[in-house]
Order: sequence, then C-alpha cells, then structure tokens
Amino acid sequence: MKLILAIINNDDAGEVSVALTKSGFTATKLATTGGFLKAGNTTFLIGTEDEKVDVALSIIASYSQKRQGLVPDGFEYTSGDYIGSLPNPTEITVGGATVFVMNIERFEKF
Ligand code: 2BA
Repeated sequence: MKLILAIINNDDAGEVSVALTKSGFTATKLATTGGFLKAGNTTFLIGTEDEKVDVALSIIASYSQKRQGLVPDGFEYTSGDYIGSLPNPTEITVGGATVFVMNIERFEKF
C-alpha cells in the first residue's frame, strides 16, 4: 500500500480529480498554499495498491502542465526571520505536479 501526495496547480486539479475518479482511484483534495509564492494549489492524498501507483502517476502527469510565471516586482519571500527578494522580473517554472510516494505500514477503515 502506498500514499501518493501530489501538489497540483489549481488550474489542473479539476481534470486530475475527474480522471483519477474515472480510473477507480479514491482521493482526498486539500486546499493548500505554496510556501514560496503564497498562491493556492491543491494537494491530493491518494491511497492505493503498490501495483496501481504508476497508473495514478501517469494520470497526474498527463493533466499537469508546466507554467512559466513572472515573480512580480517588489516580491519578497520570508523564511523564519529571513526576508529575501529576487531580481525583478524573475521568470520561474511552476509545476506540473510535485509528487511524493510513501509506504503505508497499515491501512484501516472503520
Ligand atoms: P511554491 O512554494 O509557492 O513555489 C512555486 C514555484 O516557485 C516553484 O514551482 C518554483 O518554481 C519556485 N520556487 C519555490 N521555492 C523557491 C525558492 N526557494 N527559490 C526560487 N524559486 C522557488 P514548483 O517547484 O513547481 O512548486 C510548486 C508548488 O509545489 C510549491 O509552491 C509548493 O507548494 C510545492 N512544492 C514544490 N516542491 C516542494 C517540496 N520539496 N516540498 C513541499 N512542497 C513542495
């Protein structure tokens, strides 16, 4: 058993959700926020059998687009007490999806 944790752009989350459900996966969607840009994204929790992980990953990959973005003028990021800035304008690539796959020791439904 694995738990797939996939952070997906909000613009792609709807299609990913529909495609996963159509293929028989059960997923939980969390409304999350990127630590760097502070923009909303969607995190999927998908529990599945080991042999189905690659199917789920290929669905996620096929609906998750890479996007170029410009960090706005005057953008500052914080990390603890540290405040940093980037040269303006800075182009970044966001996504497609950022995915973690974890082993699950035990799975129960009561
Ligand atoms: P954010 O943290 O808001 O990051 C958005 C985009 O900003 C990133 O795209 C990357 O292009 C850039 N970025 C992030 N941290 C940076 C830094 N310290 N310096 C310069 N540029 C930076 P992605 O890498 O595609 O990440 C999209 C979202 O996925 C992230 O939103 C975050 O919510 C999540 N994520 C990505 N990598 C992660 C990781 N290792 N652990 C946890 N969450 C992650």
